[in-house]
Amino acid sequence: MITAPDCVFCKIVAGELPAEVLGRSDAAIAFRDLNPQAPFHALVVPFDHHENAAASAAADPASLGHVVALADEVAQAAGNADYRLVLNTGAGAGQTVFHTHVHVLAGSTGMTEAL
Ligand code: DGP
Repeated sequence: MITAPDCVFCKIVAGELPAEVLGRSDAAIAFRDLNPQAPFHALVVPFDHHENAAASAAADPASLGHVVALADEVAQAAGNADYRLVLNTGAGAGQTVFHTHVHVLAGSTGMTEAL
């Protein structure tokens, strides 16, 4: 597994930091966002550390497929047939954690709010 020191999402993947885990697969983990922006707000994080989705796509394109599959699984399991996936890339776009992650947003506000 590719890890980076001092990466909070690597620590959650390793079980070294607590998180409200909603699901996991062989390649990714889903947990609730600490600072929810919608009634349902999960993050799906591939195990391997890359700084953003484009870097994950370049290094391991299949990992993004695993992320989307797990996002769908946790959204559906929480009763959300409809949801948004958001990928922030770069600080200027609001990215604050530089380990690839997909926001899964659902519920009334999740459909309309910018993230
Ligand atoms: P972004 O802005 O796209 O980089 O989103 C990072 C998200 O990660 C932000 O919504 C807050 C969330 N977050 C940051 N640190 C933690 C943490 O330690 N635990 C959890 N559950 N979420 C975190």
